[in-house]
Amino acid sequence: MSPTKLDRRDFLGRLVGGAAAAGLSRIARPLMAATEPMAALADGAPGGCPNVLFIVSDDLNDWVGTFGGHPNAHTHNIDRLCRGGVTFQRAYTPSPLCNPARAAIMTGKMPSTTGVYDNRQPFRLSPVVKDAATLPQYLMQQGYYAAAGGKIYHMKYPDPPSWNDYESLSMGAQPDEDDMTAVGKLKWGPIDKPEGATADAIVADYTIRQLERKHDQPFFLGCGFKKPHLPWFAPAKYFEMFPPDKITLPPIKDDDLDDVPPIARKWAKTELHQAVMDAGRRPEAVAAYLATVSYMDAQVGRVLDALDASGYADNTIIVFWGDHGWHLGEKRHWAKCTLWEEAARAPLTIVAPGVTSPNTVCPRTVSLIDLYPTLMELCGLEAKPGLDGVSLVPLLKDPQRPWDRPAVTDFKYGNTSVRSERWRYTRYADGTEEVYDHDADPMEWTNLADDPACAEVKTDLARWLPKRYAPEAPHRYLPGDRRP
Ligand SMILES: [Ca+2]
Ligand SMILES: [Ca+2]
Repeated sequence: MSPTKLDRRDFLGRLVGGAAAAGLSRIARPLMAATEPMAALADGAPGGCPNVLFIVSDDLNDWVGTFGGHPNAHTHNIDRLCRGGVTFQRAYTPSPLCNPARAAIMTGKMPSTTGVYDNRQPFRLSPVVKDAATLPQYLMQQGYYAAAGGKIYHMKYPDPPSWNDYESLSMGAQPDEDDMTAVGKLKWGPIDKPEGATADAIVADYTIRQLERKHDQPFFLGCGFKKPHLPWFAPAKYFEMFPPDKITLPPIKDDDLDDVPPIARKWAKTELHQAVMDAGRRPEAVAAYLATVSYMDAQVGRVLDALDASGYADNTIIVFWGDHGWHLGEKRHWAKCTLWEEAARAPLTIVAPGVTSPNTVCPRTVSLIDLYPTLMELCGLEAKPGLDGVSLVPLLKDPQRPWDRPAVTDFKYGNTSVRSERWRYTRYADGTEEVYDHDADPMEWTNLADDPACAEVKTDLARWLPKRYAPEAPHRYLPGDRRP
């Protein structure tokens, strides 16, 4: 069978149909009321404050069964997690790159607020957040125990003040170079080492050990997986699940970049795309990404099993998210770092016992910047002033309720995209624009920025652009870093 093409709308159609039917019975016991004073927490209040299991995947796009981005995705563990709560069908990253995304999510402040736009900017060097309490740090101040393994922040800036205990990401077993296929910076292949010796299995081990412990305080437990970040390697059994000749390839429009502004065209890695196509290796590369996602999914499953066995499940909020999306050829691009849907969309599911109903889907536009205020409310803390996001608790309780907030994504100084349920509006630093109508054009093939019929949409969504962009936070180059 030759690879088949499928429209993104077909992918998403599966999602809406699949998740609707579930029973609506609530699970577990109610969380502490939002107004209850936190002083009760350290004293071990009856019922206890909820724990938080915060699971992150690196460079994971929507190629996850429940998120419907790819019909061949095989992720039964993440799907199982999603069945427990609310899956956000339109969640977006604050920034389509590791460090700015994670700095924003963990401090609750957008790149345009902090000036942290790139990977070489430790957020503690930003004058805006140098003394900020990060999400786990703030919970620690309120009596929580905060621990994490793996990649929660950008790898080079793990931020010790955020944790009572932290285990940095082990390199884990590495593949033999001879087993790897390479096209430019893309590298993939099976690894001939025990799965237990690989990095994400080690991260899961740490998380499991934490779940097996007796905790006297409520805990915030970060579990930061490194895959499917490049290079795409995993034990051979995961590659065997995805024979390249049976893989569906997302559609690509060859002249897609003809109608996008020069800044966007410059960001697209078209030479890499051409190299992949010339080598005839796109099916293999897509299969390798899917294999790596399934490997990461298996580690999620081990953590979920440990939570189920721990006795903490009834009082533990689970948040599952990916830091941003990834293009695999769409818009002739192979990477993150664009303001298009493939890079801006991020997986997000929240399971909050007593608050969320199982197997529900929320179609509203939300941002990962909303996680900080959302968890504050779920953990019974008062709203923290000065955060850029808003609590999603109203949507967790009623995922279909009206919501007038679009999702905003910044990338590099002066560039921002605003996504409503129907539209994407992007303005680049030089004033050039893109507008896409997702009802008619889910692959964002036709830029409508010059269409007079879209003037009103542009005006409406432009209200959500940053009023000003914070100056670039200081850069710090470590040995091995590439300078611009
Ligand atoms: Ca990333
Ligand atoms: Ca186009």
